[in-house]
Amino acid sequence: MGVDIIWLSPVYDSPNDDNGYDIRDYQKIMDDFGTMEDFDRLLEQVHSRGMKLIMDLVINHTSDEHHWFQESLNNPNSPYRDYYLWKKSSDGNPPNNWTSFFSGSAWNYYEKRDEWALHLFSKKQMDLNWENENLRADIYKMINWWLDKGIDGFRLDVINYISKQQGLPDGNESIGKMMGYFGIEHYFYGPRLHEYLREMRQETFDNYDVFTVGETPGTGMEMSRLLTSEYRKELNMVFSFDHLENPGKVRFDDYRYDLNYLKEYLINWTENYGNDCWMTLFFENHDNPRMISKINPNPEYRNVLGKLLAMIQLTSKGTPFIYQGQELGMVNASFDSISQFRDVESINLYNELLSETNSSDALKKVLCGSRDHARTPVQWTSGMNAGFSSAEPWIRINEDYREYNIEDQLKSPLSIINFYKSLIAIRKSNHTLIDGDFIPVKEKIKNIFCYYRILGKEKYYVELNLSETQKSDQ
Ligand code: ISL
Repeated sequence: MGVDIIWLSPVYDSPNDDNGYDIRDYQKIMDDFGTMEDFDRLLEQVHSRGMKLIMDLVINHTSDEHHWFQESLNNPNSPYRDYYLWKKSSDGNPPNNWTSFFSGSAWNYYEKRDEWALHLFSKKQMDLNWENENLRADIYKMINWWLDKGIDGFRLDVINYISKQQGLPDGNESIGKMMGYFGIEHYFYGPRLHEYLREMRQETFDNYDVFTVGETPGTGMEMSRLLTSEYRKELNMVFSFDHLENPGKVRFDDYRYDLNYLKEYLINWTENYGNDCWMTLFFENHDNPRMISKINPNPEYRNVLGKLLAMIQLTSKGTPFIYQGQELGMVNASFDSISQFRDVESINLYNELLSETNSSDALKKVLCGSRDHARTPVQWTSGMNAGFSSAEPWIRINEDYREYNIEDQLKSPLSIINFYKSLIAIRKSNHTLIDGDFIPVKEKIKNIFCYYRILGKEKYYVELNLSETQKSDQ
């Protein structure tokens, strides 16, 4: 492909309640993926190809099976006693009204301590208490252990959630109803966030030649600027998500995404984010349905949309992150029963919806936004199980693998994968598409997205049609 860096989603030891985002042991590889020797070999082989490897760093929470949590729960004299967010409640109800992103209250009650522990994600993903400096020191030690191995950086999972408002007060009712989550205003940009990020960077990343990209849902441009401005010494880049849905829409809404909004968003960020910040460019990841399906599920537009997205991503200003399958033009999977889903978020949401509606409407809603759409196995060939495995895969393969697979697309000059390859090669062969200014033109014309990339005497002109119909000269 010409890709330089690989980002691995979590491969650490985990009971896999949330696909590895619930870590049991930070310094061990999950059995399903192999051993630490396998990992070391992977790293060496990636480096021997002149490529880099970045890992997922999940430090807002651990699995409830992590020994810190087990000690915190079971041993009153343990040094890990306050490593998590424990709270008493006098009336038998959870200590506050915060809800989990994966349905229901964000609190688990544990008889052993007669206390509640916070989990913003699944019931097995327990939030760490960053106020505790020993916890922070242990986290930095673990990060340095990985950096000493020679990895090239980290993607930091929900890193903007690590600092919670002291006292963990109730979330505002109106905000909660509007967002669908209660309490979020008390932790998505917490009081000590900047301080923690700076401390972490000083204690770890600054001593190595590595880069960081923070996953920061909800931060928007202004806060992202504070997180990534070079002089502030916090993060190198962030993933901000506002462009993945149209304004007023959420992932589980049934609607057609209007690309004119993406155009506005990109123009706004490239013009206003600031010269000492650097953007990430992405349309997909393991938490979102496929972008082509959001824009237009009509198969007639699939290939052209796949290429249009590639063109935007690889000619805009910022660092492109291509999510596996995008290079094939993958679309959403055709799940038709809840038993085919694997994601804890989808399954919990379905069960929650059953208390309000019938099973077919519940399924319909889950299908709109399920993270499983993007988690189906990589389609290598048109052979058995898409060449992914000779065993039955853990989740259904997208049925289109006979037409959409890597082997066949590589053979076809006009395929999406070859389009990506050409664009990446062009981008890498000169600096204009990387460092050049981004100058939008004709920005007022609906359905047309045109811009220049200019560096010195070199100039690229990109002209994109965002509509379903052909455009004549305008
Ligand atoms: O799916 C979401 C909630 O409905 C998103 O907000 C998502 O959970 C959020 O972007 C955080 O994602 C990251 O942390 C989660 C994990 O499940 C995701 O896979 C990960 O990318 C908890 O670790």
